Amino acid sequence: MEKKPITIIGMPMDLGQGRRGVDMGPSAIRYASAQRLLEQLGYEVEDIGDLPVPSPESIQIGEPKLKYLSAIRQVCEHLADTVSSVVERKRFPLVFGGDHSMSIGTIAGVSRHYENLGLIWFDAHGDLNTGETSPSGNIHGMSLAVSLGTGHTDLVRIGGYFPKVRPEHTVIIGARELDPGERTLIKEMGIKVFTMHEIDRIGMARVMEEAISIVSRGTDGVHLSLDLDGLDPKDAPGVGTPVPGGITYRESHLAMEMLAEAGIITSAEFVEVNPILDRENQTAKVAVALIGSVFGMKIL
Ligand code: B3U
Ligand code: MN
Ligand code: MN
Repeated sequence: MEKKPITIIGMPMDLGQGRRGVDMGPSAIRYASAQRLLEQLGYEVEDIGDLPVPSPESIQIGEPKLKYLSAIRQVCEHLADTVSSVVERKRFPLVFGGDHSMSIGTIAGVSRHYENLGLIWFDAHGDLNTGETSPSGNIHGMSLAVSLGTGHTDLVRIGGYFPKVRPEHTVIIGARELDPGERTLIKEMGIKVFTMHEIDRIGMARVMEEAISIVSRGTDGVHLSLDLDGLDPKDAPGVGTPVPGGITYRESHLAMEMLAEAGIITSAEFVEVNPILDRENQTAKVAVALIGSVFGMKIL
């Protein structure tokens, strides 16, 4: 696989969910030596630092159904432009989060450069709510819906066009907690979801074979959006909304290794690392280990 130079972007975003600490995720992932590992694997790596995100104490929460909508829109526009310029410079954008609402920006920036972007959404949740269906009003639970063109227009139109991705090019892996409105949207849009049931039943290897074939059919790039809460909380405890019964450390590595073998990933983000809720930076260390695997690290 060609070793494209990598640009790390930190997104200290915590406006999209209710628990403080996820804004420190980018620092925690850096502290776990992400850049050094990638350099050891032979990549040229630059880190352009964190984008500015206002702290929740300094701004108004606004409409309770879409908390911090206006600030999230602004920082996602900025992230979209930043990611887009990284792609223009023929580099691989690797974004560290931050809560999952930031994906609206990452995907808006990447998909500008791809006619048909494939999307792997690795998550315990669907993130397919809208202001109407969300039980919390937290925008991190809406970012996939927004990227598919469903939701508040201020979010859907970030980057100036929509939708960013199509349902037939999207897969969700690891889902085990879906709200009623999310189930409806999955059925309506025909999104392929590999829930924990499928992972238990057919195994991660077959799930990934099928997932890779779906996201590479008719696409010209594939974005990996990996929410650390997709993993089991035993392996990744430092997340805001842990859900038991998740993907194991080994299964998640196999998934990343298979993506590396397939050579399809053109951008990636690792999100929802919350060091305040973590134990000795374990979750950031897992994120870095997974980053190693997706960039081609092998045991032998
Ligand atoms: N589905 C719920 C909970 C949730 C979504 N994403 C996370 N938690 N991390 C919601 O609020 O939309
Ligand atoms: Mn998520
Ligand atoms: Mn999640």
